[in-house]
Amino acid sequence: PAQYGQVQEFIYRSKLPDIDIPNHMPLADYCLEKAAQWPENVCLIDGNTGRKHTYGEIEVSMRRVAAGLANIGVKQGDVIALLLPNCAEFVQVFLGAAKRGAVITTANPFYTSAELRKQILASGTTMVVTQSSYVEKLEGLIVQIVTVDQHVDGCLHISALLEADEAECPQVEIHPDDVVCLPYSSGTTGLPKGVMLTHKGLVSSVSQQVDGEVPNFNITVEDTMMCVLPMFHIYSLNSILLCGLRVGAALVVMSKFELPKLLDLIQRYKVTVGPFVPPIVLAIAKNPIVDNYDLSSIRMVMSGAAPLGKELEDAFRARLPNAVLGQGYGMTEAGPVLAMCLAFAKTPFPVKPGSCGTVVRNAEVKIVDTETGMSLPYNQPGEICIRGPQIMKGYLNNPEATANTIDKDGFLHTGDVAFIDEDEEMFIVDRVKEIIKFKGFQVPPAELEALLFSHPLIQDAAVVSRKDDIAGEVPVAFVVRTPSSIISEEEVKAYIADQVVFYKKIHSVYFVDSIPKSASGKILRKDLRNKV
Ligand code: 4UV
Repeated sequence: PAQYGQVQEFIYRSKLPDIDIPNHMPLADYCLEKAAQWPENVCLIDGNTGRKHTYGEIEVSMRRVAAGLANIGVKQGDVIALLLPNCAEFVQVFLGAAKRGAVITTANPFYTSAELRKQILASGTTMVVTQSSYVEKLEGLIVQIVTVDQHVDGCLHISALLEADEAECPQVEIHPDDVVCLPYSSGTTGLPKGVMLTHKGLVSSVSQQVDGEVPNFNITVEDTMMCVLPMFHIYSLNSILLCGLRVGAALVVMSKFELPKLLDLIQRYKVTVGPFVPPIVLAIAKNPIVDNYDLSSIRMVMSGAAPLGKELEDAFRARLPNAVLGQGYGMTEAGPVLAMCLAFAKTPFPVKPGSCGTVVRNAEVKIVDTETGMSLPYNQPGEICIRGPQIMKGYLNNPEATANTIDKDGFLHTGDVAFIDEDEEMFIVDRVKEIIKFKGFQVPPAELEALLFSHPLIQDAAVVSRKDDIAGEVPVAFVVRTPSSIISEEEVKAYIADQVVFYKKIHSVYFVDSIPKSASGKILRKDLRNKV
């Protein structure tokens, strides 16, 4: 670590040299920059139908969608919501919208009407691209709806975009600091907020992973990647879709996770790279049906979005000894990748189990003592903070939350606690933020608490995580009933379940007399977590 100034600062860097990042380029141009070298190569394979799209076709559809969007009045800076499971249209509209200079916000298509409504209104979305079956969830919202499957009265059909004339693709002057993607994340505290990711930020993040002479994430035009993680989440969007496009890999696109189907597709298409989350790693490590498939094509498996236990790592390695298993560590606000396993590099380094990787190139990490704010040397745990061209521009319309997350020196505070060892490997040991992760999905306690408060028979409430063997963590609630109220655990659970997507459901309710709070009124979540 370098030292400067009067106070000793410990700054951690990648073991790989920095590279030149072409982050003056618009994101879509950057991702498809080399596509002209391999127009006949397969870009997408639909796991359900087997339908293939080549790089040449994807490049043309990008320009058609950009032209179609301009034709129907979508302007530069307009916000388009993608409400889709993984499918070719997600990719086509994402690239076309980015090319148009529009902003793409992504959401889970399983969201309830109420959840969608909040994001659509807060983000200023004017157009939603979705499946016909989800249209009714958008009732009452003043947005243009585009369906990707059947025609629906009052909606446009995707053909209006995909059949536009690519020669009319608009010339747009895109500034590197323009926002291109607006995923929602609750960050270290509170409700979900729009995370402004710019062209420069996403290009930088992809470049930090796959560009240069010694890429950290060594995927190439020879690879076939499994794209089962949802593209509406930043992990899949960035490290599978955008990285895959940049290097010219083929992506096998699955609209939902089913183990037999996943295994069948790996075998059939000789998938070489599997970016997964811990529950999928668990399924592959433990499920006996895995023995019925030939998975020998897989050379690299990445786990991310939630902690991966050491035992599970060992079990997985025993099952797929030819694959390099390692972790990526990301956070939506960080652009998202902070650290990646150096065994994935073109010149691989030996790595230790349990590590979530080494900080990416062209970035600086500090480990900060949560009490004193001092940066810490090797092997001492503290809050992970990162600075680099890839981090978010800020939260949309929320300068206060932005200032609480990115400090005056430009370091983004993650709310994750880790130490870094002498080999520059990072080990996450704790989380000092509220967020709960169910199979890698964000569950913001503040959102569930607000719903609980809205119940007339509930006086006070707090939501914390409970460890779970399969999901990693599940949300549980502590509830103070109003005097004389006899609301039951089942009633509380049902009240929430009706209003939220499946992974935010409350798994247990503990009735208590009061919620422990600090002098300033903050819920003492650690005390509650210790109780469960
Ligand atoms: O904001 P978010 O939902 O973002 C993510 C993004 C993850 C990744 C992982 C690998 C990639 O290559 C990539 O592009 C994106 O999960 O949630 C952020 C929080 O999730 C926890 C941690 O608490 C983050 O602040 N988390 C993410 N990765 C890990 C993790 C990990 N490897 N180990 C432990 N916790």
